[in-house]
Amino acid sequence: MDVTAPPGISLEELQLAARNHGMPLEALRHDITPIGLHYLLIHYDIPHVEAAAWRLGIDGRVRRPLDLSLEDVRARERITVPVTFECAGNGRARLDPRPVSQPWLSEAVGTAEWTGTPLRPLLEEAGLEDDAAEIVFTGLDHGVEGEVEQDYARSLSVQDALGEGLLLAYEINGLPLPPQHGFPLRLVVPGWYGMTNVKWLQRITVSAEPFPGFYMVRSYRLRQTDDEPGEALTRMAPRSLILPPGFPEFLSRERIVSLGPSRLEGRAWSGWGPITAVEVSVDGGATWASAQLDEAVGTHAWHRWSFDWDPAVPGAYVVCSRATDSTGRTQPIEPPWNVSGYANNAVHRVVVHVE
Ligand SMILES: Nc1nc2c(c(=O)[nH]1)N[C@H]1C(S)=C(S)[C@@H](COP(=O)(O)O)O[C@H]1N2
Ligand SMILES: [Mo]
Repeated sequence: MDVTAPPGISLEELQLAARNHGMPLEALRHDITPIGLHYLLIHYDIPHVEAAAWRLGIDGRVRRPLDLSLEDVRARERITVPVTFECAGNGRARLDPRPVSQPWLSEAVGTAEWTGTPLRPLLEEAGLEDDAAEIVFTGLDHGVEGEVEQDYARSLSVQDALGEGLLLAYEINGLPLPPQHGFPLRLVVPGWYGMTNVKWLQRITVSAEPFPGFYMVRSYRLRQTDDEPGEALTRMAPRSLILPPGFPEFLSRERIVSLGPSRLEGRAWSGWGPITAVEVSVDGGATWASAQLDEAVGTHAWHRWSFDWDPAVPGAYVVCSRATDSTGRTQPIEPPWNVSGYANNAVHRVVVHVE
């Protein structure tokens, strides 16, 4: 794992990229991403689940272990929350040297309306023991990564798991979860990078010890070398993307726009707090001007931004956008490198030919 490769995508990387598609950036137009346009990231195979046979176990350091059917889950309190998801590896393929894994460019993002039941009341009903420290969420998907055979599993501290907005979701955009998004039930943790939202949930285990699973201790950590422990990834760094203006050239995806007034627009989000500013550059990041920022689509979902542009002369322009959130976090011009290629939130650049 975590090997880096010279330029040129290998067939193995292409194999991953063909399974795990991004959101076509023209879908930035939608407040809520239509289901088939939302990005996908699936480490192993999509499990085949019979709804009638499926159960969710809640066990470990609890007073009253629970064993729930899908009907039991659906009969509980129901909420719908728009949430922006982004894969922690978004931007990985733009790093140099390039870490070998799913080679995302910029499009591992989407915003869906998730419907399900809040997590906290379920944990309260199970009754956490006094020594409860972590909650482990385990999926039904099974495979090998980093030479470790495992079920996909991630944990949260009790404090994070009891936070506001977390839910066990059985619907996306008003429809039952399709197989690829975690049928019949997935965890949704607003504001955190995508790996936290465990799909095909089979078990919630309360533990007195920190969970030593692969996706906690080996993966999803910011490291400069392979042998340092590094820092665990949690919330999404601020990021903005540009809705590609005009029309594309097939292969390069460079854009062609007519001379005259036009409007640039896009989306911006952060897992740390609301976006407070978006700036636009049309000269590759040399100079910046403020964009107009709309209200967020929801407390945990992206904002739309727009910028009126009236280029004086035809030519090639490099359009960039940069978001800043309420904590002062912003986007760097150059991507921050790390071993596994996570959290690359460098400014988005689009080449636009004004003709
Ligand atoms: N069980 C399970 N859950 C998972 C994954 C997985 O491979 N298995 N991938 C994670 C990662 S890395 C991301 S980015 C999100 C992607 O969610 P989506 O495919 O519904 O967009 O799911 C997360 N949940
Ligand atoms: Mo991811």
